Amino acid sequence: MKVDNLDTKKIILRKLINSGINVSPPILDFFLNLDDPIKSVDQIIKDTSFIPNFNSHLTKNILKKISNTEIQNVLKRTLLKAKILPNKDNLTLQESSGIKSSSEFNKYQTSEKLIEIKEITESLQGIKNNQEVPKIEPISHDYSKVIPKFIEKKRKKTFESTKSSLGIYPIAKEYDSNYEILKDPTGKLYTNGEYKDFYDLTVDKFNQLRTLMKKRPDVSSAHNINNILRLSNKVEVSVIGIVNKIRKTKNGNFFLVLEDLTGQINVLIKNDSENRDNVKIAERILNDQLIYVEGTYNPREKGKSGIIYGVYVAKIDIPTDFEPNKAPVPLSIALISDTHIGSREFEEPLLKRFIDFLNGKIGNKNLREIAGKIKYIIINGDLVDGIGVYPSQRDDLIIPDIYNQFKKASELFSEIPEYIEIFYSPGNHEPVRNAIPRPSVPKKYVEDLINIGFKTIGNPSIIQTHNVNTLIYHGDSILDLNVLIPELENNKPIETMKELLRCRHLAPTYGKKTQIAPINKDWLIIDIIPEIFHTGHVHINGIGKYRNVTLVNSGCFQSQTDFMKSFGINPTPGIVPIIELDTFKSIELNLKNNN
Ligand code: D5M
Ligand code: FE
Ligand code: ZN
Repeated sequence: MKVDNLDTKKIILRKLINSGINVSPPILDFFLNLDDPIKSVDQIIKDTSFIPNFNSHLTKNILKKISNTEIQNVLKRTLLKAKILPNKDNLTLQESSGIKSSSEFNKYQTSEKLIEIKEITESLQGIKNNQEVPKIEPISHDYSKVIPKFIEKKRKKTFESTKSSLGIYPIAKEYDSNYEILKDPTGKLYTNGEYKDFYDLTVDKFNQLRTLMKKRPDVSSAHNINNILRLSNKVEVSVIGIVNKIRKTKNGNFFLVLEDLTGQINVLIKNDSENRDNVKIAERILNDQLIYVEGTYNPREKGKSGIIYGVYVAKIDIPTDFEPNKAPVPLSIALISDTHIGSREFEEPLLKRFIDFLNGKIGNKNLREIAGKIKYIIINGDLVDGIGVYPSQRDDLIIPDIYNQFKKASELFSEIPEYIEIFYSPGNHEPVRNAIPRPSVPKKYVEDLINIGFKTIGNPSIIQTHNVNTLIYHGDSILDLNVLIPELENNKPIETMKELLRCRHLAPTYGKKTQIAPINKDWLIIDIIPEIFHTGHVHINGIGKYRNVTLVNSGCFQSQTDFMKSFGINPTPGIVPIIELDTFKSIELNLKNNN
């Protein structure tokens, strides 16, 4: 390995890792033959975000699609002919499916190049020579996945080593954790900041939602809008479209403009007392949502545009027979959010009481048994209050430094028993971008938390624990829906969550307070129906069910700020929902009670 190339290789590798792109050693060498390798890598990162089906492996075939003459010339010339054998092209350190098993790695261990790349990766991860060399973990933007296994969790050994004072032994300690991160946008958020990104996002949203809609048993087929517009007779039609406009007419009917990839069409849904179901759905239709309409098409006549008189309207919804997967083990998950550490209003005594509860120090035998079953905790955003999140927030902060806020968080959470897995996903107060989807909080802020075993993930994400999927979404759009749909209100976040499930989208309308990032893929679609749907943000707790999906809004650990007062939000701090993964029985632990 040429020493003078090492730094360039490191920079290139780091750039690719940060963009979630995997690279094989010959391709890495290929860059060194370019005039300005680093600039070329930047261009490739940018260009690959526009290549359909790019699955994060940078192969020769992908390079062929990059529109840069130098890259194409070098590709044609020497190097790859000699070095990139056809099948080796796909050899990478990370398989897209996740961790490369050690046996898979052994297959390639003789490759000098791989060892070289491994050395660079290790030096990027700060691994010292004299330490035990860990198994190669996948290279990922998600820091929780690259952290070497041998970094010991420095959490206190409490409840787990001693029985609680009532002699309860935590059953969760007996079971190995079993989790998989099924969905996490971290490292996969490609944007060019151009108008086209919004277009791509809308097309992807439409295609994904239409596929889901077609799974409804009553939606067998739908006509393309341009085909309907060509009709010259009255005909029964059905259409799947995104709502471009909706308004109530003076007679109380609903007039809509629906759009698909072929055109736009007018639709009228009558406010018909005989069809209350239609009216109920129509009253909650917002712009940008995807719906299905059946009705009679009346073609254009006497200068009037053609229109569908709808007789049936549906949102995608959750199938009525949805059966949740249950865990085969008697373990539970506790869901929290919005601790707002650093805020003057952070209710530290309540959080400490929760941690005492987890350590089996609170309540009667029953409560301590409930505590002992908790194997997983999810923190769904606003762990810290952050800085500069809203005007004059500085006055509300008792810890005005973001790093000190995280330090305080790690001090508090280090008291949680070591056998409990903690997943941490960012909200709108974390130091990541405000637009959703959000990547996980950058490593520089969360090193201490990772050292105590936190797994950092993006928002939204899906975590599977023992077959049970939990959809984790901070809840930014809940307030938008509560403003737009008269029946919904902040005090009942569960009702709003049901509406998100019906739309199968986490932010089903644009243009309100929720910022949505323009990227090529819509991460906000609820394609996998979760067993548990967890939100926060509203600061008002709630728990409920919708068609066998368990719904939780995890409230907060912060009392009312002047900012919230100005919006009429009355928070409910210190109520923690806990769900049994094997039965979906839930309890709300009220830490304000003297139990
Ligand atoms: O949100 C704290 C609470 O304040 C939560 O109930 C949402 C509400 N909130 C936050 N921002 C706004 C705006 N702009 N309008 C209305 N209500 C709002 P947090 O995310 O913790 O700051
Ligand atoms: Fe919050
Ligand atoms: Zn929030």
